[in-house]
Amino acid sequence: MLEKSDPEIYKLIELEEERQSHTLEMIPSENYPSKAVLEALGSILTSKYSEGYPGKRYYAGNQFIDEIEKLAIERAKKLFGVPYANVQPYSGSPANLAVYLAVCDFGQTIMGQDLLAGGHLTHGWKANLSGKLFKSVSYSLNEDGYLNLEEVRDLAKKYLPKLIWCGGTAYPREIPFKEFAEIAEEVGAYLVADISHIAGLIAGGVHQSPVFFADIITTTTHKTLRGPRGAIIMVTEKGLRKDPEIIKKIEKAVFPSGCQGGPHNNQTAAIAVALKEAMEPEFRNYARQVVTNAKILAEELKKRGIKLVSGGTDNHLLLIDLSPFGKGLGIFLQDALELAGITTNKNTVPQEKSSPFYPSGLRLGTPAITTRGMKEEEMRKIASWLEAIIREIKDCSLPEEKERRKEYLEEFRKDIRNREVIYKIKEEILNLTEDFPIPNLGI
Ligand code: DSN
Repeated sequence: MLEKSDPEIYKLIELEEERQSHTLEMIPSENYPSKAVLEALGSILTSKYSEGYPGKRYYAGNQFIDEIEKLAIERAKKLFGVPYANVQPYSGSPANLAVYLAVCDFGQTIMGQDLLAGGHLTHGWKANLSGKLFKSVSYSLNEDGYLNLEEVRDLAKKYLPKLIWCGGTAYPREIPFKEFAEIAEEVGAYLVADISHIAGLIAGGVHQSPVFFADIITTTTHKTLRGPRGAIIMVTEKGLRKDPEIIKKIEKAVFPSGCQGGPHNNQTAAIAVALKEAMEPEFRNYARQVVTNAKILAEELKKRGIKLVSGGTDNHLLLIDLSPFGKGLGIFLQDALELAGITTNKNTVPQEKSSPFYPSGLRLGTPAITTRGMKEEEMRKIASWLEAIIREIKDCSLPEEKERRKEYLEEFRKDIRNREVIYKIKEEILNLTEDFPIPNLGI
């Protein structure tokens, strides 16, 4: 149908499918949802307006949408063991904004992990609305790459935030929810755990849950949880004890006070499908393998003398620290890997000496390649390719003068594209991806 009605878009989707098929997707926040999730996402449910909540909508004709949303809610509550779940947020950033609207007044102090130390934009980064509407205080990492809980406590006592975020986007270690809860209790703050990156690991039983420690939990649904793009806000029993009005406040904050209108019902249905899948025993095996793969990859890289932030990983992601070779090398490695067929992203490292656009590290993870069925043996191969490509870029040096950088990088890309090692690895990756097809491709 699409092929005939809109061949341009059809072709581009096909090309993207081909790109995904023939490369290794190692951005740790990306994953492949099941065909069933995609089916729900592409359904007629997208036609319906349904502002409000099940049983109290602003439009008629919502009897089936209500049932779908109730199923998604019940599944989220069961999977994460919480008394309340709101499945309507369009994605992670609006979900986090709704939490602010529910529990903070503009201008109040909030605290979160520094973006440059693995936190998220919405946890108070100055360029984000959360850093403009609120006075944000950031905590960071120790030199060893682990969270500096002493600093968290000192800052909390000094600034008395209304809300403390824990959880990040580029933190390879277990989040110490209990310690965060103690600090939040000491200063009377709400503790909000943003588990977007690790939701699938928590659901699969391979990362501890914040359910006994946080008051509120937010998560996206498309990362390790392997659902469609979307998000969920949950309230814990602890949160309800702290603030018996919290559910009402969150409902209102999502709609009508927040930044969204009608829920995306096709997305809600797809979230429900993904939550059901995450309750299956097979999902526990998947989550375990994600972590096993990340740990093997970390060990293999370390054996090859490659430095990792915090010396390894407890979860699905790794941060390669290229600073022993020089400043700002992340972009060189990211681009060289992309040419060879491995998709990752450049990332800052603790005590970053360069800038967020030209950082000195690289973030990579195992959720998507594990969905393709890759295991220990493939991780060893990937480690050897990473080592070979790091060798190729380690002597690059980012020009100090900002004006010269663009030109230097263009030259670098032209040069690296033609190196034999890149061709060779690209060929090997093509062969590997043939053996591990993405389970659910095909428009
Ligand atoms: N963009 C997401 C990530 O890559 O971690 C966070 O929002």
